[in-house]
Amino acid sequence: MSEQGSFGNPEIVEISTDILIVGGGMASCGTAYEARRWAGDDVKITLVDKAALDRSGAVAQGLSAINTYLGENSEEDYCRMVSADLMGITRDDLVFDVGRHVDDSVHLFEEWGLPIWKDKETEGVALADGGKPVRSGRWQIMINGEGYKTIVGESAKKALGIDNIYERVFIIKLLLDANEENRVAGAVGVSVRENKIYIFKANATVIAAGGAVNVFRPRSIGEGMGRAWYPVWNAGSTYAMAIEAGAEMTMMENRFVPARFKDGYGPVGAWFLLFKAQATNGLGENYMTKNAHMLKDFAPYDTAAVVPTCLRNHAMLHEMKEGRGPIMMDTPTAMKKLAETMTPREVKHLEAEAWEDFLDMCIGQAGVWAGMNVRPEETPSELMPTEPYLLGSHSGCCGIWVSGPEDMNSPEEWRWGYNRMTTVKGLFSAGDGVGASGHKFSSGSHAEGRIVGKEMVRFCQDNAGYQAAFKDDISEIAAQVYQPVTNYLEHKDKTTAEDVNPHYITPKMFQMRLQKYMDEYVAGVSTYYMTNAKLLEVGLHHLEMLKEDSVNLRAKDLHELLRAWENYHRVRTAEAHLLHIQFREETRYPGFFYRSDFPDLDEENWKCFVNSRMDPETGEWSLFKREHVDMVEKHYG
Ligand code: SFD
Ligand code: AMP
Repeated sequence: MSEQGSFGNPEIVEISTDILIVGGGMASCGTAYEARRWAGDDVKITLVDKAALDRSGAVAQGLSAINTYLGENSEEDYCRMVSADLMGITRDDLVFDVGRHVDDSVHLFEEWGLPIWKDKETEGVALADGGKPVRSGRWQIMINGEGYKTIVGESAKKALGIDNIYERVFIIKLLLDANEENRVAGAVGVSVRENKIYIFKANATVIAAGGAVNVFRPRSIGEGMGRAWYPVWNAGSTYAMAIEAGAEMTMMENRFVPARFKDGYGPVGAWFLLFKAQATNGLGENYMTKNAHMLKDFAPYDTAAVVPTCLRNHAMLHEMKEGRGPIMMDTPTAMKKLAETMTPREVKHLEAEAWEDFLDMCIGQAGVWAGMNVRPEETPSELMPTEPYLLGSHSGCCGIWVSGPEDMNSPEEWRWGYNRMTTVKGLFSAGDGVGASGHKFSSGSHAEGRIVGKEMVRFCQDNAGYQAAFKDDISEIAAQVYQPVTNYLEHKDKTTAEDVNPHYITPKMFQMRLQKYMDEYVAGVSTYYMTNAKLLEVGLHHLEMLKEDSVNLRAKDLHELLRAWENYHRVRTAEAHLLHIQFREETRYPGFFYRSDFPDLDEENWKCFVNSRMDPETGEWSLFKREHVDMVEKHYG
């Protein structure tokens, strides 16, 4: 091998493009598809994914439902539902905008080949032609979605052409412009297959690299480690890179703690909504009705048409803490009830659906059932609230503060430029990246990506003469991203045990330290999601120490280089999460996390966005409130 392109001396590949799409998930596939529709042939669009587009991101294993399809529902009601579930603090402009576009994305999925369940009367009729979906809930529709991501990925591949897609390239850092303050000029990444550093120069960049998983110590241990609910390969890159570029963040205190089938992390939505199953405490009592009085402390949200997700957890956790566990999903009773009006053939089909729900999106749970001799028609299954996840597209709303649509008469503070552009010029986001607007799910993330695609083309047209030039020197950037490799090569022979070395820390050990801190100080599972000012202060000190140690991360191969940077991104995300929790002096999301020193909901002082910015020059954080406004009238109950 030539010296260029060896492990310690990577080849530097420079690529110029007009539009750079970071990530290849639902949002990015939407961006690719839509940008190509609006761009002329002279506009170059490049997509970079750390994995392979066909099976990357949260939809990798497939899904069994599309959780956002408006159909007969209004955009206003969608805003109401999202706001209620997220305890009142969401941006109606962003949510409404997703609502008015999301169905079109779902119609495209069907056109591209995704099988969507229909009711008997309209069997075989496409949604766009009046077909009626089988709804599991008011907003959710059922699909045969094992191949969901492959189908959506194919449309992005077709739109851009395979030569414009870089797979297995992990983006580490956004690069700022040399001449214009607060303007993004591209990004740097490393190949996880070849000894190559990629430097992308771009006019407009979208960062849609999903949410953050494995920031907290997971419930799974030993050989089960690595099993998580959300996609393990989304490591907070979106948040970390936006933060380091100086973008304003919003609601980073928010998190999602999903109640899941224990140990396999199987989703519960289909069981609650489609199969109409009930969950009980260990004594067989319905903890939601039993604890309804507790939820009044969080009025008015307790009377929402659907009890907010965090309040459902709150009622469940109460039973666990009081010693009335385990929490059980009563699958046999639900199936018996459904079978009452079914033929034996239909009952067999129902049993198959129960398994398929997991086989379509969470194969590990089907494995747990098979391994533990669970027959859902005979055996109830245990539920468990999981470790926290950070995300902005499912039932959570942390993320980047973005400019909204211009045609809604929204507060001026919410629209300063292109739709979904961050406070950094030329930098956009979508899906899990955009804060203050959850419940987009797979379909809404795609629709939001499409909004971004169209806007990025407009941005490029308006900035046609732009020549990207980087603030930082390329050789310095290259040295920085390969630092973990240098650490390894320089010091590996100084000990006989490769993993134990005073000069470096392995990504795995680094990750364990992070997870332990977050778990114990920042309201993880071991404290029943409880923290306070003192715990946060100590936790922050530990995080500072860990950040200091990040320059000593080692990479003995390209895989570890990926792991090193993933964990660096996790630490940055964790830092933002902690600082926001510290700033918000109330308990707004009981069941997701509690401040023992501020146990109440405080509408008067905290019905506002908590936003933050880290100065990229100094590393100093500022946290501040932004006013919340309801654009759509909210009523609960
Ligand atoms: O059952 C880098 N989701 C569900 N949505 C639904 O509509 N229905 C469901 O049934 C859903 N359920 C569900 C869901 C997710 C998961 C994991 C399970 C079950 C088990 C949610 C959606 O999937 C989710 O909202 C969207 O996928 C979010 O889209 P987006 O684009 O924001 O994120 P992504 O799809 O994960 O893609 C991220 C991409 O970024 C890449 N990437 N690339 C380069 N450099 C880096 N540094 C990168 N870091 C990450 C990834 O490879 C990926 O391509 S249920 O629970 O309700
Ligand atoms: P999940 O499987 O928990 O990710 O949920 C899938 C969808 O069902 C989401 O839209 C949830 O908001 C919704 N959902 C899950 N559980 C319930 C429940 N108990 N009541 C109402 N909606 C639910």
